[in-house]
Amino acid sequence: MVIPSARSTFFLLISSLLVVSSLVSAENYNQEPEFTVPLAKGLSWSFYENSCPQAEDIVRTQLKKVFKEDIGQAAGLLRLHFHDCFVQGCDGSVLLDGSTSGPGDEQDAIPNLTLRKKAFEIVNDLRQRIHKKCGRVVSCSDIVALAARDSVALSGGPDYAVPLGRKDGLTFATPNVTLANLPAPFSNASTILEALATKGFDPTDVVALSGGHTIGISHCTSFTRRLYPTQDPVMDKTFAKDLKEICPKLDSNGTTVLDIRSPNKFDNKYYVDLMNRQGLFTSDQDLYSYKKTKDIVTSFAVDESLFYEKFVIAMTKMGQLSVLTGKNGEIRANCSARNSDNQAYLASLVDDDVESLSEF
Ligand code: HEM
Ligand SMILES: *[C@@H]1O[C@H](CO)[C@@H](O)[C@H](O)[C@H]1NC(C)=O
Ligand SMILES: *[C@@H]1O[C@H](CO)[C@@H](O)[C@H](O)[C@H]1NC(C)=O
Ligand SMILES: *[C@@H]1O[C@H](CO)[C@@H](O)[C@H](O)[C@H]1NC(C)=O
Ligand SMILES: *[C@@H]1O[C@H](CO)[C@@H](O)[C@H](O)[C@H]1NC(C)=O
Ligand SMILES: CC(=O)N[C@H]1CO[C@H](CO)[C@@H](O)[C@@H]1O
Repeated sequence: MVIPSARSTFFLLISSLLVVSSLVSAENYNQEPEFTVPLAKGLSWSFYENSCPQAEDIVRTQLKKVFKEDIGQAAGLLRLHFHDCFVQGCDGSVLLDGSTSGPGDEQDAIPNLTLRKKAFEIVNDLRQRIHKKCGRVVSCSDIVALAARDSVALSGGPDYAVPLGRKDGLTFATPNVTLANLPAPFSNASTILEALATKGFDPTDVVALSGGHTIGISHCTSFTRRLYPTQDPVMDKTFAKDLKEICPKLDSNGTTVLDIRSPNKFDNKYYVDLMNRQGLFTSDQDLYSYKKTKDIVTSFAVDESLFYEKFVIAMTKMGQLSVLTGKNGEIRANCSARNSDNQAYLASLVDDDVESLSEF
């Protein structure tokens, strides 16, 4: 894990030694990593170096404050990035508000029911802070990617560079498209592997990405069919008994943690849970039953740094799924609305026109 203050000092040293140009005031988290995941066309490790060098600092500083109040928000933000990327690519379309005139939106599709409202607010707040400093140059989809990275890092997980330069999408994903792209928690491992292979993920990626469940919570309805009417024989008996107390019925509305050993820490205990038959979803637990993934689970359970290494690779892949770059897409002035649906934005354009006209 990187201690930002130590890093700042390091960068101050380096910049004063090299005396590259003028002031290097912002921290730069985005050192090109040693591993090689091919970069999608239009993304780069230093995309905002000139246009908004403070962007990463603003996100990290603000999220430190947010997580100090409620570390649970880290899980909400990590999941938001996953849902954004899996449904029509990392284009911020998951953020679009249903009140806009689109044909439907990703938030309204059933698997999104449990995305935390607060995660959307945090992203919009970050967007406002960044745009205040730099102007409208940083996309909402990049902010979500950075927020997910910081959620992992500030929960004790690996810190890693994020390729930047995504643009925000103009189209909504229909509920059907959303449902088709987000795997269900009651899927078995072979179904999950097959679904994720179509997006370019290998079994190691799948097991590593599922490790995102080392933080956060779930509603009863996501796993109660493992308890009722008959108990999943794979599930540890004591674990099942405890879950039945939290969720006495198939449709109970309680919640429980995803990783019983260390619910708020981004560590490898999720894999230890699986080896003890204490995985919450079928999609988790079956990774330890299925022959193609069992050994990968064990390898992560015994070697946390191996998990971190593979997680970062898989996240870097995920963060580049069908990205819009260059002239495609836009940079939203409000993460919840396309610019063409954003009355405040349109009004500001009119003001600008009036001003530029009055200059002549
Ligand atoms: C592999 C297929 C996956 C399935 C089937 C799945 C399913 C789920 C479900 C059902 C929930 C609980 C929703 C609820 O009832 O509240 C959940 C929560 C969560 N998922 Fe996944 N997920 C998957 C992959 C991922 C990935 C790739 C990540 C990130 C790397 C991720 C991160 C999270 C987090 C952090 C939470 C907790 C959210 C919170 O506390 O608000 N999941 N997931
Ligand atoms: C969505 O899926 C449902 C059932 O799976 C189907 O009846 C409906 O026609 C689909 N809608 C669209 C717009 O594809
Ligand atoms: C996994 O689930 C699918 C769909 O329900 C089913 O067809 C398949 O037989 C299952 N595979 C295993 C190995 O259980
Ligand atoms: C749902 O939760 C609320 C408390 O938040 C409780 O009062 C209510 O009885 C619960 N409903 C069901 C169906 O469990
Ligand atoms: C952003 O857009 C949403 C959806 O249209 C709207 O409800 C909200 O008020 C907007 N926020 C701002 C600050 O304009
Ligand atoms: C927060 C949110 O957008 N919830 C929606 C999730 O999906 C259901 C079913 O489509 C809607 O009724 C919710 O409003």
